[in-house]
Amino acid sequence: MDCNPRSLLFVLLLLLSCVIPAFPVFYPPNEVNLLDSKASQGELGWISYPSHGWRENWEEISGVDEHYTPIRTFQVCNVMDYSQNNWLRTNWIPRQSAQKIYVELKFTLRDCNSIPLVLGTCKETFNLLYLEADDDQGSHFQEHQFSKIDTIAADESFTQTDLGDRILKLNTEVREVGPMTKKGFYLAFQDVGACVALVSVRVYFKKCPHTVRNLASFPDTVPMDSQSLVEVKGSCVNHSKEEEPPRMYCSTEGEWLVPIGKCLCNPGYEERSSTCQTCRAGFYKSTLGNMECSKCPPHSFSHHEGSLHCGCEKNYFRAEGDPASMACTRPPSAPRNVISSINETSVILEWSWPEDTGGRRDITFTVLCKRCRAVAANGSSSGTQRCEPCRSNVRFLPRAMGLHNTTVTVGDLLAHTNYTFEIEAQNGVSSLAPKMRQYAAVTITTNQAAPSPVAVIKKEKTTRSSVSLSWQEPERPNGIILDYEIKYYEKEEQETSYTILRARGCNVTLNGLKPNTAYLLQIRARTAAGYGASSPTFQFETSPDSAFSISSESSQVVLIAISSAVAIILLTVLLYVLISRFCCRSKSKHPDEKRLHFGNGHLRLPGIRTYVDPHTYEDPSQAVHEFAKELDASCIAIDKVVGAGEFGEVCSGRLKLPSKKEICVAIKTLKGGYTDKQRRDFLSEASIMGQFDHPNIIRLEGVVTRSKPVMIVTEYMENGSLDSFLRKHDAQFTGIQLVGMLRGIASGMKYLSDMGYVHRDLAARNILVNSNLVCKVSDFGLSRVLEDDPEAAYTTRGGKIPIRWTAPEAIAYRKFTSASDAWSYGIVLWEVMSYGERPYWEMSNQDVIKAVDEGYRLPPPMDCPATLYQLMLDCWQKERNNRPKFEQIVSILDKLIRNPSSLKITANTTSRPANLLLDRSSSEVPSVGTMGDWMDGMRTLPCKEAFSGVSYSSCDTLAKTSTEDLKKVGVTIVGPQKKIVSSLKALDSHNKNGPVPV
Ligand code: ACK
Repeated sequence: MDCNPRSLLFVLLLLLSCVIPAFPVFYPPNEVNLLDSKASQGELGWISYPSHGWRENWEEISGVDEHYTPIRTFQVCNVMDYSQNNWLRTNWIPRQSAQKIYVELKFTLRDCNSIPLVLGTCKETFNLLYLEADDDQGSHFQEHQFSKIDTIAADESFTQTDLGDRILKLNTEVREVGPMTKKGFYLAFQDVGACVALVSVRVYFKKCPHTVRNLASFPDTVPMDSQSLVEVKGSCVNHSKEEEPPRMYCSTEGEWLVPIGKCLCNPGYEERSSTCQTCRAGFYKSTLGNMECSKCPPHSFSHHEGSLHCGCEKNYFRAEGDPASMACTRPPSAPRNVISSINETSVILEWSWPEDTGGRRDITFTVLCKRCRAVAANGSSSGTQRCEPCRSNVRFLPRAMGLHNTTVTVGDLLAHTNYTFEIEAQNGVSSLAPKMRQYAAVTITTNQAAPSPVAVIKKEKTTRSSVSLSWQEPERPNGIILDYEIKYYEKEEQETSYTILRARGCNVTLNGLKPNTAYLLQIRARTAAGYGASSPTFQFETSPDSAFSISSESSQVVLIAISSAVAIILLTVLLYVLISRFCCRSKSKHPDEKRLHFGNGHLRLPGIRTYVDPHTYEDPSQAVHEFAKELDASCIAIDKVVGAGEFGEVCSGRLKLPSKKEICVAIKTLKGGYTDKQRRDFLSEASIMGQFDHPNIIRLEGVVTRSKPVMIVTEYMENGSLDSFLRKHDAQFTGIQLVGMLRGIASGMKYLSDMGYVHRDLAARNILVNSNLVCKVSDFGLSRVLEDDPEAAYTTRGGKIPIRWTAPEAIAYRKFTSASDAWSYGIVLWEVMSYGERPYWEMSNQDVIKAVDEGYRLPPPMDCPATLYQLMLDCWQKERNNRPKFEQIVSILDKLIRNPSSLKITANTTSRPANLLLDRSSSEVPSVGTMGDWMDGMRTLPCKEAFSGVSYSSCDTLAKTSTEDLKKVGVTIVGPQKKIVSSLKALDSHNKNGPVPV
C-alpha cells in the first residue's frame, strides 16, 4: 500500500460512501438542528486559517454518498511537519432560543502507526472550540477569542483485520456547550498535525415537542440549561373542558414528564385520536366526559350530529328525572281482572297488573269512587246512571292513590247503595299524556250492614252505686236497631272481669257499682245484620262514699249509715286479717282472685311488676319511650328478610351498640304509607314487650321511631316459629326435649300471668325457638294481636278470635283471662306433642265451637305420654276455675322432667289417668265430683266419629285397663280405682254397641 498520507486520505474518501448513513436521515423529534453540514448541497463556505500559507490547511471536498447524494467534507493531513496549527471555522450560527447546544461530529482519523516516517510529527486528536457573538463577524478571525470545548480523539481509527487490511471506521462524538447567552456563535476545529476528515457536523438543541396528552395540547418547549424541569400548562383541545388544569414538565433532555390534570369532551362530543369529535346521528352524549357517544335508547332518535339527548318517538315520553339512557316510555294500559268482594258496607277490590306497563316499573294504582243512582229517563224504567263523587268519609285502606299493591279495601260506604270504582294504573309518564290514560271500572252494590259506632255518650246522674247514661243513635244505623250492648268494668281491673247489659232505648242506669270508683264503658248497637263496632271507651266515676254526701238526710238515716259504715269497716278489717292469713298459706290462688283481695285491685306479687296497658297513656308514643330503648338506625345492619308480618317485613340482622358486643337480632319493620293508628298499634307491641324481662319471653332490644323505617328490634331466634319448626323436625325429639320446650312456654306464661298480662293469642305459631331449643312467647299487642293473626276469625259477636286456640267463654262472651290462656296452653301442648299438627284438623270453626261446647276434646296425639294428655284435658276444663294455673303447670312439667320414666306410659295404650292436678295438689282422694270429671273425660275419648283420624282400636283397649295401670298414673286409692275400671268396662261395652254418649 502507498504510504503517502494524501493517498491515504483518498482511500478515506473512497470509503466514505460505506460509512455515511443512508439518506434521508431522520433526527429525533426533540432535536432542533441549528446547523447540518450534510443538508447543504453547495459549498459550506467555512473559512480556514491561516488562509494563505505555505502549508496545507483544512480543505473542503465534495463527494457523494452511496445514494449519490452530494456531501461536503473537510480534511487535513499534515502529519509530517512539526508545529501544525490549522483552523477551520464555521459560519455564524444563530442560537435561536437554545441555551444548551449539542455538537455532533462524524469524522475519520488515521492512527499515526499506520503512517511511516511520521514519528513525532503525527497527532491523533484535534480541538473543538467556540466563540459567542451577537452578529456575524464576517471573515474577521482571532484565535485567542475562541474557547475550547474539548479535545476530540477517535474512538476508532483504522482497525486491523485478519487479512491485514485496514478498515476505516467513522467516529461520532457529541459535545455539549452552554449556557449560551449571545445571539449566535461560531465553532472552530483546530488541527495540530492529525490526518482527519470531518465528514459531518451537526449542531442542535433539544426541546420538548408539541404534544397532546389527556386532551390538552402542550406547545414546543425549550428546556432550561439547568437540571430543573420546566412546568408547562396545557390548553384543552377544541370542544373539551378542563376537569383539572392540565400540566406537564419538560426535562432538560427534551422529554415530557408527569402529566397532571385532564380535559373532557363536551356533551355531544366523544374522544377520537386525541381530539373531541361530534357524536354521529343516532347517537348522543349528554354529559361531559371521555366516554363514547351512546346509541339512542329504544323509542328515541337523534337526527343530527352532536346530540346531547335523543328525542322521544310519538306517544312516548320521558319523565322528569328519567336518565337520558332510559328508553322513552308511555302510560300503562288499564288494570285487568278487577274482582270485588263485598262485606256489608265495605268492599275489597283486587285486580291484576296491566298487560302493558308502558315500559316502566314505577306503576301505582289510583281508585276513584263514584256513587251511582239510576235515573229514570222520561218515565221509562230502563234509565241511565247518574254518578257523583263518593263522600269524603269513605275510607280507603291503605289509601286511594299511589297504591303499590293490587288491592284496596274501601270502607264506610252506605248500605244498599250502588258504587262504581274506576281503577287506573299510572306510571311516571301518565301525567304527560292525559289522553292516553285508561282505567278499569267495576260497579257494586253494598249489602246490609251493621250499625256504625255510638259516638256520643252522656252521663245523666251519678250516685255512689249507680250511674244513668244516655247516648245518641249511631250516625249510620244501617237498619233498625234491635238493642244496645253496654259493657263496663272497673278501670283498675283492666277488662279482666266485666259486666254486660242490654238496653232497648238510648239510655240505661247501671246499678250495684262500687262507690268512688272509676269505670270504663263501651256501647255497641245491634241490628239484624249483627253488632256494630264498639263506641270509644267512656269513663265515669261513682260518687264518694262519704257521710257528708248524705248530710241532707235525716239524722236517723245518718246514724244508721254511720253505724253501718263502722260495721262494714270492722268487717273489712276482720276479713282482711283472715284473707291475709289464708293467702299466706295458699300460694296457688289464681292471680285474678288475688287481685280481689289485694287492696286497690292491683296485683302486687313480691318482686314482680304489674303490666301497664300502653293504651292508658294519653300519648301512646310516651309509652313506647318509657318501656323501649330508642336505637340509632346506624347501629343496625339488616341482613335478610325472614318473614312477613302484618305491618311489614321481618328481617334478621345485627345490632352493635357502642361498647357492646355485636348481637344477632330480628327486626320487625313498619312498611311505608302507614296511618297514625297503624304506627301506634305497631309500636304498642314494643311498649308491651319492653315491660317483660324473662328467659321465656322474647326480649326487646329497642325501637327505631325517630327515623324511617320504624323498627322493633328483638333478640334473634334461630329456629323461627315453633309450629313450623316442629313440622320440619317431625318425630325427631325425645319426650324430655319436648317437655323441656313446654316447660319454657309455661314458665313464660306464668311470668305473664303474674304480671297481670293476658296474652289472648297463645299458639305454637306465636312461640319462637332459638338454637338451644329454648322456647319464648312472642307476638304481643292489644286488639292488634288478633287482627294480624291469620288464624283469627270473626265470631258472630263481632270480635276476631283464633277459634281453635280459644277457651269457650272467651269465644262466647270475650272473657279473656289467664285461665283462657291456660286453655290455649293446652292446645299448644297438643300442637307440640303432635309435631305441629293443626288442632281439629280440617274441621270448620263453627264445628269446632259446637263440638267443644258439647264436651268433645282433641284426642291424644300419637305416642303422647298419658300425663301430658291429662294435662291437656285439665287445661280444657269447661269451668275455667278448674283449669290449672301456670305455676302448677310449670311444677307438673318439672316433676316429669325429674322423673322421665313417667313419660313412657302413652295415652294411646292406656286409659286416661284420673285428674292429675287434683291428685297431685291434694292428698285427698278425688271425690265423686272428680269421678264426674272423669266421666266427662270419657267423652273426650277418641272414639267419636266427629274427630277424624281417631281409631276405635284405642277404645278397645279401655276395657283392658287394670288397677295396676291406674296406680302407675297416680290413682292409688282402691275405691276410685275400682270405680274407674268398672266405668271403663261399661263404656267399652257401650262403644261396641254404639257411639259414646255425650
Ligand atoms: O317461622 P319463621 O321463620 O319465624 O317466620 C316467622 C316470620 O318472622 C314472621 O313472623 C320470624 N320471626 C319473627 N320474630 C323472630 C325472631 N325474634 N327471631 C327469628 N325469627 C323471627 C318467624
